Amino acid sequence: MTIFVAMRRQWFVLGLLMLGFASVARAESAPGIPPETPEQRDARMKWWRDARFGMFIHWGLYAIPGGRWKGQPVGGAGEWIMNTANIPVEEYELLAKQFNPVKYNPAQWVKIAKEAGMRYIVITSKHHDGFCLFDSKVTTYDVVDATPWGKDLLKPLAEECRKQGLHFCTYYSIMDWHHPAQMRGSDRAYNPTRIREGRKREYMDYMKAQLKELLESCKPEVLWFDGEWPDWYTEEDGREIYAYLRELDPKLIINNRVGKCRKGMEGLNQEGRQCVGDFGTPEQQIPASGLPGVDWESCMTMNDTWGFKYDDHNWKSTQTLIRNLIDCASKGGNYLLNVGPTAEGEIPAPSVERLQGIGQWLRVNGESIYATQASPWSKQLPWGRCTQKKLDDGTTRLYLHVFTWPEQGRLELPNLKNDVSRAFLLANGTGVTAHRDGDKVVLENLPQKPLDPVATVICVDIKGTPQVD
Ligand code: H79
Repeated sequence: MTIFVAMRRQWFVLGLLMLGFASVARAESAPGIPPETPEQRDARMKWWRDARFGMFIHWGLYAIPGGRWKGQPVGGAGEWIMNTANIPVEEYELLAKQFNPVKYNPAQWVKIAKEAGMRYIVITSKHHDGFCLFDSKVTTYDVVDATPWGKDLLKPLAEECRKQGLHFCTYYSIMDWHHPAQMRGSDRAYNPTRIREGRKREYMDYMKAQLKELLESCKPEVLWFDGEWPDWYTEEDGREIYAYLRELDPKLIINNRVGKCRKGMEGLNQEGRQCVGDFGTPEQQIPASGLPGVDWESCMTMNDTWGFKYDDHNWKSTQTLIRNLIDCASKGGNYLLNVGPTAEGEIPAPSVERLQGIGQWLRVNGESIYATQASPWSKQLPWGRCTQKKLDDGTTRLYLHVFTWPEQGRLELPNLKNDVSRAFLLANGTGVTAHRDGDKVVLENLPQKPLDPVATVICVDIKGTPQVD
């Protein structure tokens, strides 16, 4: 026995050495995950990188109480009410009998997203409460088996997305306050759950079965994991799920919350670790600067909740939302903006209004957002933001998003070495004069007033790759 243990330890040490070596040889893929060349990865990520703007949808049983329980307002996010109000499982489950979203109109939802300029939709297939919006064969706690509605909610949305040309994606929570293999973290709360003795494998298999069902029934193009923080779930578990999914669908894109590498709400991976997942997930925030070579997506609410809440009227302005989208694009990231439909199936009017406003701006200025790259300037520009795109003839087009319109009709591009071949206002094509002044390029004869007070875009074409100090 002792010899056996000693030998196993030797193998373990050898294994560790080999792992270390492998990670030097091909830093791209973690153990257990199919290798991929940078070109293959670029091809897989292309649609997502180009898309820049998506709709997050948080929908589930929590929309019924909508942030109120037994006549009392409950603080925090609406989708957390089961935890926050510490509602017993048997009591929360009863909500399913009331879930009947008769106003659900997936064609209308997709139209709202499309007209907002969103290129993909990510919807909760199962949130922390464990209730499934799809027809799962491994539980009866789903919309088909447990509600008067009795029909899959995700399949028709997936079909509508494909019909209207949007990419369909699903969210899935690893933490589950309803599954019998998990138990509440304390008397006061479910979060963070603990795993019941010896039942981890059962839950891993449950997740895999459900994820396979989802892939087969809805063909999501992104799997957006969340709720990975309970201690019983490990980076190794994440690699198992990631490898399993990529084997089922080699083109699938999976966020970094499938593993355990993210830095809290900042959402990007911890440095110096081998991390599973294809993109970082800042939540309710935008990174301070761009991160060369890193794919990321900031998810954000329009008010202060993800799931619908009757009493949350703290809406961000359309201006803030548009500038957030620009901010993300200028740092090379995507913006995933949330809506929380009502239990009846309607996207709240304040959300729709804002989405229409964003759509209006994008119809004029979308060229400056979609399929662009991060600003060549690493530090923030005083008047706004910048994105860029390589044109076919080797020209680089800089898109200057001006937030603060200059009163003297003069705008400075600091430390730009390239000469300008052409400059004009994106919205109406009006030419802008550009000349060099030492280290900087100066744009002049700009109109007195911005074309759009939220952000007016100036296109600046330069030869070759931007040289910025
Ligand atoms: O689905 C929405 C929210 O319900 C969910 N994520 C978005 C997309 C969410 N769950 N929790 N939170 C947001 C905030 C939780 C933060 C914490 Fe932690 C979890 C604090 C400690 C554990 C994450 C992990 C931040 C630090 C470690």
